[in-house]
Amino acid sequence: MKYLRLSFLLPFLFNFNAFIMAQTPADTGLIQNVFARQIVDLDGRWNYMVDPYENGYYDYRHQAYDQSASDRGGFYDDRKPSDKNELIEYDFDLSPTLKVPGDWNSQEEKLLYYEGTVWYRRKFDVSPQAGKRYFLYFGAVNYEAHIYLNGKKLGMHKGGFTPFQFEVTGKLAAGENSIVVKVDNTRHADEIPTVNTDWWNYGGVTRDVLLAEAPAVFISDYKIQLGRNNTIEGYVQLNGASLSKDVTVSIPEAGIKQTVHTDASGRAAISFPAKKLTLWSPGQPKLYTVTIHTAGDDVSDRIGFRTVEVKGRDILLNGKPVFLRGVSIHDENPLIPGRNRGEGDLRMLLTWARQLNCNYVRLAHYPHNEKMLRLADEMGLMVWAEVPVYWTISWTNPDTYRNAEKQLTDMVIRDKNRASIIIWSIGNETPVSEPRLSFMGKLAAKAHELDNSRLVSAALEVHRQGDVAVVDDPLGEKLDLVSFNEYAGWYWGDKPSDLTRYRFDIKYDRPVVITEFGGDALGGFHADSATRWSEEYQASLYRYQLQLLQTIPGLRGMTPWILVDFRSPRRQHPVYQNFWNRKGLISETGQKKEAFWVLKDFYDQQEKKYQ
Ligand code: GCB
Repeated sequence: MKYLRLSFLLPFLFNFNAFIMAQTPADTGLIQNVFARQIVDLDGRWNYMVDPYENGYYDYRHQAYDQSASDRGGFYDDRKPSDKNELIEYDFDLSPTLKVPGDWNSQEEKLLYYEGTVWYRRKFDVSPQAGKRYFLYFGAVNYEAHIYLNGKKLGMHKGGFTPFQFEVTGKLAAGENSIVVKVDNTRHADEIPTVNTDWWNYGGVTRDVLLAEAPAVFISDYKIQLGRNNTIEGYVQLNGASLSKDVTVSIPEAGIKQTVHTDASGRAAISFPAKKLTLWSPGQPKLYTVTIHTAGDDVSDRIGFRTVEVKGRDILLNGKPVFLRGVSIHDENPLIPGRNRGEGDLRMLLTWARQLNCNYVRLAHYPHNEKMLRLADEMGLMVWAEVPVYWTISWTNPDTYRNAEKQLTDMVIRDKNRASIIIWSIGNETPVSEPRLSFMGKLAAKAHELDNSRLVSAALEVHRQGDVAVVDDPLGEKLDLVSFNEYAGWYWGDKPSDLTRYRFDIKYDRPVVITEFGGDALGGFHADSATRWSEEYQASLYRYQLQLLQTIPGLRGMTPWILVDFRSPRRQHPVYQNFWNRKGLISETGQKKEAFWVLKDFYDQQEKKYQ
């Protein structure tokens, strides 16, 4: 990460930015690998105001304040009284602060259950340089964000887990600037996700905020991945004016250097021999430094090269069958407890997964932090990445579909260079119906279109006919794997020791990767294995589930639910839950439950089988 020098840069001498703006497209798309740019890190403490009635947005007739009118009232103006008589009923400077990145629920007790609007304000100094372009980048804000710079609205964004940016070239003041963000995490039926989820609706500016600097013409996007015929494939995309240029892609350690020429839109396809690369795998998570150069701009990234494909009932990683020894993970640190705030939190979760002998994780149920994927690359964990198309979405609303497709697209755009990601998931436990099939079918096609070098799947459900668990969801036709959640021994079926009387009837002859099974146990509560909520019950459920699942001939992996206990408003038992979903293999204090060791034993055996 490179930092802009704030104080030494020359202030504007003339309005060069207006000149640049006139020649550049308004929509720049997301900057690939934004952390590699010159940045001003805007993380830290932001002043905030809780605004349940949206008083800072609407007047007393509930009309949105008019930004151009003289009697301005919007909090985005970030005003102070100009004399002792002036009435202004807010003051950011005197308001308390929240840490960014971070949700508000975990930082302030009175906000634990709050869903609504909170205003954030951050002041920063910068000296914009002539000839440079500036982008205000948000890693994620949950859910609806309205962004203002120096009182002027830059735009809004919906979706709590994907990044967005605004070009602010020509809009930054030399010296002090004020960013105000109105964040609203109210749940709505037509949004993605919808009103009903089994996770905490953490609100706020939950991921990094930064101001990135780029030259007038810069490398805004690239995909550099290993294709199927030992070729390095993808594209580079330039952004700015006069876009037809030479671009050189080098992987010095592998002796690779290739130059391509971009077309008038700034794009060039990449396809050249990979030569002899050490391929990325969980056993050897080799990453290469890849540099991309064009006149006036350079960017470098750490990229792993590997292939993934399905052959019959096998998943092949670099041509060899693998068994996905996984676990599901939420983007939450139980020790805070709240959304993960930094690399330490993320590393803790993946280290726990490693201790379980995982080679794979399911990052449920929405895109996780970009840094999580970079860590998975580095630590050698394959990844299932998902969008929050969860349960009962508004299947017939075209805006809802557009929103889902946008979130999927932004996730793929952001993470397409991560070797760790082998599967894009388009959703979880969506109930079978015609409108849903049409919605999900389009989303599956979109995922394949966006990225044909990975597998596409979704967590489906089983339905039961007597002792048979049937998987015949017609969406399965459009997916590369058979994946389903199956809660025998917890939500249905008898006690764990009776589970082996069930069998599966799976319509699709593809690799089967179970996306969920499990049951709740309160860490430290011990009883016999027939007593619900006890560690013994959960451990026994795992033992019998593992026996049951091994009867599936195409079983090639699993991500039991879930690595760690997590907060959920749906879990209200006053003794055993207290707003925690207790299906974690690790308790909310970080203590490993008995089932952790049952699963680890199984994974140790699988590792030997698949060597
Ligand atoms: C599921 C959901 C997951 C829940 C879990 C549970 O099927 O996919 O989000 O948390 O079950 O604990 O019931």
